[in-house]
Amino acid sequence: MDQNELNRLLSRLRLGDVRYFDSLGSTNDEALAWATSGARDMSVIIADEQTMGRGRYDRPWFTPSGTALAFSLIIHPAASERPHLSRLVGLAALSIAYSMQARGLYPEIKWPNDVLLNRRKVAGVLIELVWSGEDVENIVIGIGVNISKRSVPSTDILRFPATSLEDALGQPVDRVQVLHDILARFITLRPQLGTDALIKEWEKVLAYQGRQVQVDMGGGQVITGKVVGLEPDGSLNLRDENGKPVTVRFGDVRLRPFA
Ligand code: BT5
Repeated sequence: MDQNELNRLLSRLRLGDVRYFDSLGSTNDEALAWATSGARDMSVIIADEQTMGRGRYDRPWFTPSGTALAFSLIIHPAASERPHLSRLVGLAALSIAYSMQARGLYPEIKWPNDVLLNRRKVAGVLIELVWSGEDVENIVIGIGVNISKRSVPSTDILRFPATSLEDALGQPVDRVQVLHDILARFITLRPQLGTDALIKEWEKVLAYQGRQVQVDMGGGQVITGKVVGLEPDGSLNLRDENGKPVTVRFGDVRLRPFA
């Protein structure tokens, strides 16, 4: 990754400090350690390659060198943001989605944390919290975006079909510019964290609206229903087969297969 270009573009944004690594286990691990040793709000850690990139529930996230964006953003939540922290995953996913819309694409957010292009996963978000007693002191927002075809893992490790930005656009993409665009949008959207508008914007790009889905909550628990939208806290609203509203707070969404 061109570090001069990185410094030039990111210096235009109101960020904390920026650290770049050619290779890391996981930018989230590095950011969690940095967050507890004095990192400023909006500090960013970027790695060209991750050797132990993580998804949710400790699933692997694949980031081969020279192919993808992998970065983590450190947030010190303001008092006014604290009641709305569950919406941060939507804020991050929307920032990614907007950066893709600006390139003429039609991204969707597969609740809660996946960004899809052409119904395939192109990016994922992993939010981790650092607690101090009862309070959340820091939040680490990890973002992985597949840029070139080589970033897309082989199908045997995938839980869901994947794609890359270059695949969708059919032309080369400047990773550093994508990083800049996502961060710029995050900065613009952040003041809206507590607003109804954020939830409305998130719903506009929510995948599978009106479709029957299954939400796998782990431990064999699967909920089936039609997607109707989001709760104010960012939970997913479904309507089950009897028309009863069901709210889902965590899990993996997939389209319900036809019997
Ligand atoms: C996610 O988890 O989608 C969150 C991914 C967050 C990655 C970023 S990169 C920077 C930061 N540092 C980290 O260590 N992590 C964050 P989840 O929804 O649980 O999806 C994980 C699943 O996605 C895996 O089980 C694989 O099946 C699949 N997967 C792995 N690598 C992928 C890739 N490059 N593209 C698409 N799917 C992938």
